[in-house]
Formats: sequence, C-alpha cells, structure tokens
Amino acid sequence: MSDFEHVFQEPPPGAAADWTIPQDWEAYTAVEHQTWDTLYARQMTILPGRAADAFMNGLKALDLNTGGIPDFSVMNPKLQALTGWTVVCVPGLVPDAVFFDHLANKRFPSGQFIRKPDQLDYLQEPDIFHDVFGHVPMLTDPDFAAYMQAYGQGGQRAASLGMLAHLARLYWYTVEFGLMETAKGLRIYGAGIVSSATESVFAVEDPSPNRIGFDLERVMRTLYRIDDFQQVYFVIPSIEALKDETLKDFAPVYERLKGTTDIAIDAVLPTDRVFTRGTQAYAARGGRF
Ligand code: HBI
Ligand code: FE
Repeated sequence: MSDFEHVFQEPPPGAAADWTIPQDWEAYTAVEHQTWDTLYARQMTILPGRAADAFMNGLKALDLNTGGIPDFSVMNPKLQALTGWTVVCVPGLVPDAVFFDHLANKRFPSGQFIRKPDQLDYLQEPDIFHDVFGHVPMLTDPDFAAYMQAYGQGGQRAASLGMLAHLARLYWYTVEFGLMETAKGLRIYGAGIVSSATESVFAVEDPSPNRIGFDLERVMRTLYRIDDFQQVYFVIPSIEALKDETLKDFAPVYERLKGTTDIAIDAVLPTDRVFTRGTQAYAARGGRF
C-alpha cells in the first residue's frame, strides 16, 4: 500500500508515538457488531473448499465468531500463545516505517473501525474486518508468522536501498493476494482475497486471471492494481517454501533487480510455471465487479 500518500508523518491526536490507539471495544455500536457478523457468516458460506487449511485452522483457533467484533483483550492471549504475535489498533494506514516496526516486533496493526453497512463489498482503506478476519488467522501459522516478521525486518532495509516498491509487490502478491498449491487444488491464503466475498470466488475459479508459480524475482518485478480484482495471482507450493525463499538476504536479489524492467500485470513469460493462462476477459470488459 505504498501507493497511498501519507500526509501526516506524526501520529494523529489521541494516538501514541507508535500510532496505536485503544480498541475501545465497548464503544462499538450494535450496527457495527452486526456488520462483523454479516461479513463473517457470508465468508463462511464461501471459504470452505477455497481457503487454505492454515487459514481455516487459524480462524477456528482464534474463535472470532463469538458475536460481533472481536475484543482484542480476549483474542490476543490466544494468538500470543500460538506464535507470540499480538494485534494492535491503529487509526488507518500508518507510515511505512511504523508499519515495518510493528511487524518486526510481532505486532500486527489493525484498523480500529469497521466499514459502513453500505460498503460491505468494497472499501479502499483496511478496516478491522479485513485486518483481523483477513490477516490474523494466518499469523497463527509459525512459518507464516516468521515470514511476516522477516518482512518487517526487511522493510527499512529495502527503503534505505530504494527498493521498497519491489518489496511491497512481494507483500501484495503473497500476504494480500496469495494462492497456494495443495493436494486438493489451488487454495487462497491472501488476506485481500479471503476478506472479499467476490474475489474469493474470482481468484480460484474465474477463467480471467493468470495463475503463475511463485518466483521471488518475477513477483518483485510485477506491477499490481489496488482498485480491482487482480489480473495475476502467484501460487506458492507451501508456506514453508515461501518462508525459505524469503528468509534470506535480499541484497543480491535487489542488485539483480536494479538491471531489470517492470513486468505488466497481464504478462505471461516463457519462464513462468503456468497454472492458468487467463483469458483476461474480466479486465477487458472494464472490471470493477
Ligand atoms: N498501514 N495500517 C496499515 N496497514 C498496511 O497494510 C500498511 C500500512 N502502512 C504501510 C503499508 N501497509 C505498506 O506500505 C507496506 O507493506 C509496504
Ligand atoms: Fe491487508
């Protein structure tokens, strides 16, 4: 999400120096709790058979369906016992450096607010449903948790080397929009997909997008879109493989990438391992659902 301009580099009034704010769980309204329940129930009709086991198991372990928006003081001890992670509240998007520092310290920053009832299907800023339902279940997986922490640790370094745009693409095509190959077929693990009713179906079943085997440098060169369904999804063999691929020094990777050009969102290269060669029909007809 480095495409967003951060106007304020200082935390807003009421936020701590690390941009965190209290969840203030008691202040959520009945309508807001209902919005969580509606979104949760809808995803549960869609995700079995489409989402990865790691995601479904994490969801279950955290018990996020006890009625309304999860109370972090109840959820955090469960998450912390599994991988040492906690979730903290932030007002919305935070500066890159702040975001990376939280991840490096095993804190996942979540939006405090929930979308309005007339925005159930689409919003651009991450709310608590996207951040908690979408991201937090995968943080119960030790390999995925290690990958997220390494991403935070590598963020400042990438920024200082002028390679943040490349690193952000890795986040985008894994943490947000990743697919996984399993014995039962392709499964979703990306938070941007699992938190969207429409993209959960599109990402695994629609003939439009390309689905291509994960390759670190290929992914880091690939442009992405923030405002519509993806035109390409990258498929990892396993979470462990993703961790092994990324828990290494990216300095030589960045050196090689500096001599390369960006890859278009709809490109299929001769070197790609192609799971699906998409028709791109959805994007061709103008997209946006
Ligand atoms: N802030 N709250 C929040 N959530 C994000 O996902 C996020 C952010 N700030 C920066 C950011 N993501 C990205 O710039 C990095 O992943 C590159
Ligand atoms: Fe996200």
